[in-house]
Amino acid sequence: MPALEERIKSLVIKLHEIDALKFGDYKMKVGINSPVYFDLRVIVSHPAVMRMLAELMWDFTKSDVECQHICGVPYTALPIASIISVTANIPMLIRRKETKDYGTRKLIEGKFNKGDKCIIIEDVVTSGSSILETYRDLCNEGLDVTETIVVVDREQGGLHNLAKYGVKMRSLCTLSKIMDVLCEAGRVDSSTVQRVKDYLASSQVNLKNYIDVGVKTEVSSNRRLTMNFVQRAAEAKSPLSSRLLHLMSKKRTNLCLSADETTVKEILNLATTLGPYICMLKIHSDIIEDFSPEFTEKLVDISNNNDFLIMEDRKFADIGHIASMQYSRGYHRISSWADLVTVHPIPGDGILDGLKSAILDIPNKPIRGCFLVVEMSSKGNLCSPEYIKGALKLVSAHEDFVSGIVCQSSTTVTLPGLIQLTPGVQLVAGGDKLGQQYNSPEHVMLSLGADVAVVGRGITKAKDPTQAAVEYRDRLWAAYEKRII
Ligand code: S5P
Repeated sequence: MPALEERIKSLVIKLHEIDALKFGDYKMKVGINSPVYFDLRVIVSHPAVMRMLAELMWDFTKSDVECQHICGVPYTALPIASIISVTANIPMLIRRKETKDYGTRKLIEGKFNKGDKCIIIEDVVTSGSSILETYRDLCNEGLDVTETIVVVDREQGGLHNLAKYGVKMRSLCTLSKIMDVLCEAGRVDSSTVQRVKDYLASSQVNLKNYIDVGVKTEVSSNRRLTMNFVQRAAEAKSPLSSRLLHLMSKKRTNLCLSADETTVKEILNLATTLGPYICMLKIHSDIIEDFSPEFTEKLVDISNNNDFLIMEDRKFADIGHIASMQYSRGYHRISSWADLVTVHPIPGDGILDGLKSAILDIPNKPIRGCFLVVEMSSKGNLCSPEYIKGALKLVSAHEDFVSGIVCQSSTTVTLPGLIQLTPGVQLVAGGDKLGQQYNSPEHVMLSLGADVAVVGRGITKAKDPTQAAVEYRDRLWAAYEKRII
């Protein structure tokens, strides 16, 4: 077989022949126009080139690699990775690109163990952002990503950007080398070579939108995610948001226990034993069979002794007039004992006015706050991006009362003074039989942007709820510390 170098030259010419490599004026994903464009997707229509490329990639890689898995960056590199997997008999992993609205929310398909070594295969690298996304998800699942092998390095900063995050990358060929090969073969003229050279000199891509948080995560320019809780308390407009941020920082816990039990005894028992580990205890008072005013008095005492807040997860959703009575009247008299409540923004502004008016009637005017439920954790929920956007508009007129947002995405909450509460958390990703979807503590903190994570059955149904609460508290707090700078 010819030397690697000769095979690379033949491949470059083939790629040019099948139009996987074109010259002109192309708009790129990173926003700079390019005189050269790679479209390696076309190789699926040329099986012989696909095999040539995959075999070459593996021969280039194999002498210097140790891995239990190969993962192709979606989508172009998937067929290449598949062929390598079959040729080299190395199991493949697939990273899902979509993170929402499917069964288990599993991000990585394929069987693996934590600590397994994995290499990433990519077709073309420009800034390195797609590779970083794949790298982040593999790391978050506990895989040890040893390096990335790419077909073409466009030499626009990808290698440097990846190195900044500790990601090793090797490329089969660079754009400069491709230009040399094509020029030598008489397939491009010297003015095209010069245009590409000039372009490379003026179009280095710097990834500002990534920060190093140990397990890498994209945090864009969202200050909330990198500030610590005390710094954020200074920007909080709602007194309860400020109190919760300080409380979390002092107690070093951002765990909210969802005590979804149906008897007073079980809830008080959980509050007493797990109180030291949590920042908030959340209940649904309407599922408690023996609810009484004495219960709430005892719960408030336990919360004072253990320094946590009480949230009634009532999810109010009626017109302001009714919501105000549901909050302060009836059997539960929620406003008299719950520091925080959850509210659906669906009725519009009036529901917040209604709830706030009810607080004015409580003797001593206690500090109260609410969390707007803008996006749910359940499969198939109807919270569209338009709904979320509209719901968030309610915040500015009620900054004193809205302490935070219940949601599932790191980009929803940007104001540092607002707190993101994210339910659907268990030690491993998965779901229940009724549509609930779970993500790991690290994933909700580092990828979904949670500040407070809500854990219910993951703790209450554990063999040893205390041990489980300690594990959730420690993992959530460690992830928070990795995130802040
Ligand atoms: O989107 C949501 C919002 C909430 S508040 N998804 C949720 O699961 N919740 C609540 O979090 C839900 O009502 C329940 O009390 C808790 C999740 O419990 P788990 O047992 O599934 O952890």
